[in-house]
Amino acid sequence: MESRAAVDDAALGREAWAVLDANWTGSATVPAPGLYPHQWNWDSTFVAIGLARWDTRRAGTELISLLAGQWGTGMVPHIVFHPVHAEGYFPGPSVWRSRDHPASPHAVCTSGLTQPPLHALALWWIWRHAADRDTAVALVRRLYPMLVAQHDYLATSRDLGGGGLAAIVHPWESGMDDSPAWDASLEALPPVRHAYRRSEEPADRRPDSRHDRYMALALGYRDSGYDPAYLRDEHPFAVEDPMFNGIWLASCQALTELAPVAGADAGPYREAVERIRSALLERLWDDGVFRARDLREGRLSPVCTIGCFGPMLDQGMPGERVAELVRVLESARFMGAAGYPVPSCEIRAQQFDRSCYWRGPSWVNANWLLRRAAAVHDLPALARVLGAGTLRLVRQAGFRECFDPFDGSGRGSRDFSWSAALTLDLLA
Ligand code: 9WN
Repeated sequence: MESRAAVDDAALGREAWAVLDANWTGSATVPAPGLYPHQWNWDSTFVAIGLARWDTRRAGTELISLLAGQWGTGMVPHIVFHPVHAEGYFPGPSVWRSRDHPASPHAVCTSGLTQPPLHALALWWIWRHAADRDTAVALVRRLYPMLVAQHDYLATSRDLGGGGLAAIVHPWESGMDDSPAWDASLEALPPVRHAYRRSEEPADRRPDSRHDRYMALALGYRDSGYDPAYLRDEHPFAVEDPMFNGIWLASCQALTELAPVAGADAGPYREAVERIRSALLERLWDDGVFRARDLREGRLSPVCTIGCFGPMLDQGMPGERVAELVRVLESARFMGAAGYPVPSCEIRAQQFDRSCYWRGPSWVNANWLLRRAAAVHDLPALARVLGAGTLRLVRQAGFRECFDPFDGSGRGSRDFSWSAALTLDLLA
């Protein structure tokens, strides 16, 4: 495998800062040079989390610049385009045409989709760990209303199943694009007529029609005028993802603690926490894990992926459910048979592919989320294994986008921002 001379903590920290500085545009951090030249939604929340203990102001700026892309509907877009390199990524602004929509912001171009709502948890993390308390409190007061709008949007326009969960309407919204959790839903789509291609496909992305289907979904939604009624009644992809909803629940818990700081009532978020937890247990729990529910086909995903553990982020998840999840996580299906934490897909699954993005490799952000889940459930040994294993990955292979779960070699982009930022948090 690719390996570097042993790097001590101080040197690793300096390398992480160098990556973050190189990827900094002046107001935001792009995920990686080259392939991702814009601001991505959940990437920025992870960057803010990583910066939280070290630079309150810059962590805040990261969230502020992302929320500058928020639509009047409350939706926080999955990409906020950099004005200079606007078409340096496909699909760019000319595909999304955000400016044609009356609710989009005027100052920036954005995509029309969202990503996991980690923002309130990231704001809570900044507030909880800030060295600069005054800046953190001012930030909470400034951003709180925007997060209320975001959560209202999810609870109204995205409860497509009517059961209290938010549905994703595109695999890109999960942040785990090519996860096998969406395979059956994508295969069930009507035949695709558009034949868009990325200008530069990374060599290890699968050469099949998945990207055409991604484009057809995005264009169908765009052509409806980003209409919530179209999403509810016609859009062919609607999935209740356990990771997206587990993150949403954790963000609602964060809002209950941030509400008093912002002078707001925490009551609605206490209720939201209960509602989402019940819905997760009733709608997605099956055979020892949480599974993605395809609302159009009316079935749960047969494949067990890293997303199945998302609801462990809930501090109030019943203990016996947490114990069952941990059993699966530590078994040979995931951590037990891998050299490094945590494969993004169950190893024994037919779809498992150790070299292909969300179909097998280990990701720093997923490890960080599971480590957080272990911490909230008072599982220090698991938290330690996740933290140490993640640091071993970046120490050996650098701040790569993802890693081979067996030998730890790096995959995808180099100098990847969330891998660097979350390393700073893990080193603290
Ligand atoms: C589409 C930016 C994003 C991450 C996702 C990751 C990948 C984009 C892509 O890169 O998705 O949004 O081009 O495949 O899967 O998690 O936010 O880093």
